[in-house]
Amino acid sequence: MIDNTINDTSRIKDARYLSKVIKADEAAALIPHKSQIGFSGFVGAGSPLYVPIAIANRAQKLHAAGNEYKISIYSGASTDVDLDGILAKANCVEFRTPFNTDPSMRGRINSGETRYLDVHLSSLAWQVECGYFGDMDFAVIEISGITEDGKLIPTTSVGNNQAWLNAAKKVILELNINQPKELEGFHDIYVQAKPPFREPIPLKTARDRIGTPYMSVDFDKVVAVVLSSTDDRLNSFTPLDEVSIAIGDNVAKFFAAEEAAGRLPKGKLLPLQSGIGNVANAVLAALSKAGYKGLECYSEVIQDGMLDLVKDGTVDLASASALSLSPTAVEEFRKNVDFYKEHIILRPQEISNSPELVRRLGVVAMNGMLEADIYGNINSTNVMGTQMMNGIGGSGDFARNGYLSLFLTPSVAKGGAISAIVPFVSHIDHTEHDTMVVVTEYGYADLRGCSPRQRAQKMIAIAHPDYRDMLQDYFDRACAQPKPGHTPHILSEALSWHDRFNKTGSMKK
Ligand code: 0RQ
Repeated sequence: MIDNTINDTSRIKDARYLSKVIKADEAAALIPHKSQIGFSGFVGAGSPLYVPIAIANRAQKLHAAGNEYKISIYSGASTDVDLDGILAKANCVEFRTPFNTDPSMRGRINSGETRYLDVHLSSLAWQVECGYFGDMDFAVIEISGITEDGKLIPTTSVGNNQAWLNAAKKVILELNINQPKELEGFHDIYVQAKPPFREPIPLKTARDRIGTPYMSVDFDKVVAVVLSSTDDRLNSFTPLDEVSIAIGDNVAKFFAAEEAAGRLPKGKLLPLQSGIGNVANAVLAALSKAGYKGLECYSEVIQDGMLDLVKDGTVDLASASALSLSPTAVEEFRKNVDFYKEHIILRPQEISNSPELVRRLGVVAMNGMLEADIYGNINSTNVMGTQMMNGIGGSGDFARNGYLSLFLTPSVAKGGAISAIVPFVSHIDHTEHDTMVVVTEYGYADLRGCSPRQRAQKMIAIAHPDYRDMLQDYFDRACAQPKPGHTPHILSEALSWHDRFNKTGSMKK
């Protein structure tokens, strides 16, 4: 809901900007049909929420009058129901990238009405900057204040904000007076030059600050400042269940074995990346239970689980691109914001997800997935090979380059009708070459150093018991063919489990 009565301009310390303050619907009216827009927002945090509502209202009016009105949306990652959701419902999104979790937008993507580009989160900013998608017409960026010298204070995410401010021809700032003033100082904005002038990123540890706490913008490009007062409205996590607790415990067991083998520093591990969702949350809880203290995280998003770990000292430093918190965690964060400022750094996603840094820092990558096959290929994005779930997000940035790369999943989905371990994945996001360890509630399959046939046996051992015999039978028959080859498959059957699910509602025979 847009509140047009907000008139508190006290956070605009640079008086030049006062003349640019207008209402959300006036700002939306500046955005023509076919505009390409870079919005702030990363895993629901730091999205502008007034201007998108005003754009959706305008689109509906124009559509009702028989006019065309469509825009293209570039973001950091997923946004909010009042950005992706409301614009999808207004059917005014021609193109969307790079990550979405909103059900209405997902519907438009899967019906083919909205073109979706699923791209690594570390890659989008430089691809836009290098002109791969044409001009960016507008940047619509949430901020929490403007300093005396015209610098912008970011809110709960950094994402691609600075890149959009640089690339866009015109800029709309949405100043959210409800975001805590104390957010000033959390961020570390560092911008890379384009090739051939790009230099090594001067970050040596997860805790280094290499940029400035503020974003910058060319004042002449700013066409509007819209005052808003909104919350990041993120869902609370479901309480940990038996399955996710078992997955978390298996990850902790794997780490203990790696420490014992001298492959991870004892008690300290290496910088951790943790993906999104309930399973990732459970893994973090398991690390706290295992007694770790003073860990570092080099990740892309800080969710409730990581905030808990910062609070109890399990994590001493968490570097990411967004603070994506449930309402309860937001309350805790606001109460102790000065404490968290000492332990949290928010960076542009080109830096938080930089493949070069992930490799150099030795990040331990832990990501969720939809399904894996017996050889270790991973599908993170397309349900039954066709229906887009969310997108690859940052999982590829971390999985390919991590010192260790773990994929985590419950062994079954949809009440047991779907096995997460299948003969052949129906879509590949991460290939067998990048997958090191797969974890379910039944254990972990350490695939490092294994040939495809060895991998298959390890993967079958962590599948749900209801599916183990079926997988073993498939693998045995594949190996018994006249020319089984290096990676044995029965091609006519490889995707039969998915086909059966589509026809009968279950992968079981
Ligand atoms: O749907 O709730 O409707 O039943 O997928 O599954 O088990 O709760 O797992 O929350 O970890 O999400 C891959 C989507 C997993 C996520 C994915 C259904 C299942 C449920 C969620 P319901 P779970 P999670 C950092 C890294 C890509 C981006 C990424 C993801 C829902 O981890 O988006 O890693 N990853 N980014 O029922 C059909 C299967 C299924 C299935 C699960 N095999 N077939 N449906 N589900 N397995 C963050 C960013 O990049 C921003």
